[in-house]
Amino acid sequence: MRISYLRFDLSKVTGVTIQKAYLAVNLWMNMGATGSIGVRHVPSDTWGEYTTTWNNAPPVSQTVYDKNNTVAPEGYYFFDVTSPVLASIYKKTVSLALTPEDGREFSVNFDSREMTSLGRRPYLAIVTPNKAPTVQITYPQSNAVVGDVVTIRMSMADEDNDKLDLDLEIDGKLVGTLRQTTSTSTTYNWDTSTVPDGTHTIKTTVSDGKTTAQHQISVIVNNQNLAQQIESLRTQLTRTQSELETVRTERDALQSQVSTLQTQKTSLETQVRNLQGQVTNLQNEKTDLQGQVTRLNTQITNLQNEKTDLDAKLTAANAKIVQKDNEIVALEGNVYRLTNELETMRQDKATLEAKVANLNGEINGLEKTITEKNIKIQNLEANATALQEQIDGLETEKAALQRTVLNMTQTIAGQTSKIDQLQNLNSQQNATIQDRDERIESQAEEIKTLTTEKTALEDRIKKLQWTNTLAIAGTALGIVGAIIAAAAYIKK
Ligand SMILES: [Ca+2]
Repeated sequence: MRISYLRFDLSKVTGVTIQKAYLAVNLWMNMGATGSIGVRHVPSDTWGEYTTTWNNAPPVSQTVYDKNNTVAPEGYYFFDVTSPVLASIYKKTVSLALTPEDGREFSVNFDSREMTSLGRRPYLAIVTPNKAPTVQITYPQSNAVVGDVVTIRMSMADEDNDKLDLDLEIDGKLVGTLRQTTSTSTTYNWDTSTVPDGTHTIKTTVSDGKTTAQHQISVIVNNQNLAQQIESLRTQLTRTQSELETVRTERDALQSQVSTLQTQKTSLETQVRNLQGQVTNLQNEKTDLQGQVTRLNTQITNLQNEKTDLDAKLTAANAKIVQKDNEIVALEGNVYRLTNELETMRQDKATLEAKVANLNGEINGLEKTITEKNIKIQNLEANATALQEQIDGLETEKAALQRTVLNMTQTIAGQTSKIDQLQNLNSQQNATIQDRDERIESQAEEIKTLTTEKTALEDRIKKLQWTNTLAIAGTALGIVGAIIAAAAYIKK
């Protein structure tokens, strides 16, 4: 035994009254089997399209809502599933099951939603109640007076878009029909001269095949006084045309006046525009002139400021000129003074040169004196050396005599007179030695004095030579300074 599960989305089934619901499935292969197939409700909607097996299949309702006996023909089979659909509409989903219902094994095949051809897939047909069509005679209006040929206009509609059949009757007699139309309006030309004057009825009826609707009106046909009415209307028309002509003439006159006034208005507007243009130009000129005045004022202020600056600079320059004049006078004074100084220095230099010549003469004299003194010193030193040699000889003799005296004193005790003589001699010789010592001392003092004098003279010579050099150098420096000062003045 096999069970087929089907599930349908009901979310778009809203705002309608469900009159009936049918499950439609397409039988595409039947190998000659016969058997009863029923449809049951599946309360669960959570079963998987590809995962449901015999073991996890959701339970189905006990109730069999509809049955079909499958025989031979292939094609759609319909099952009434109104009850399960109404019971499930709140869930926006319904699940159904196709089940074998006569206890026998048999095999048939239905197309699933994977079938490529739309016309073979299963579907759920929702049947809603029919909505009645509507119809209305829109012209003429009820109780209107009509004549000649009247065009009767009708409009019709059906909310379900059903095709409509329409009948038109005049005084109960069918005069026009329209079959299976989808138009929403139609007309009929009624020649009222074919009927007597008076009240007549017009009635139109539409049907969508299930429900009918109709609209009926009465109209009054009046064709008898038509000729008279036309004549009267013609008279009125002539009168009206005459009035119209008068009115046209008046209108033309007024239009002419209006035209003249408009021309004047245009002319005045042009004048006004020109004047406004002139005013604008004058205002612009005024603005320009004000701008120029402002700029000129600014320039005047700037020039005054510049003048003030220049006056200040002029004053400063004059002060500088005075200062420079003073400096020039001072420099001229300096030049004069330096020139004088230079002259004085030249004279000083000549004087110093004369002095130097004199000093050179003096130095030459002193050098000569020094040479003479040196010769004298050499002589005195030679004398001193000779005297020293004599002293040394006498000292040697004295020592020899003293040794002899000692020898004689030891050997000859009695020769006192000889000793006395010898003592006298000794005393005399001592006096001579003392005299000579004093002379040597005196000569040494003299040498010392001469040496001191010589040193003093040499110092003086050096000093004189140095003074002479300084004087020459000082004079040269003075001249150079004066020349530099003069050059600096010339540069200025
Ligand atoms: Ca309808």
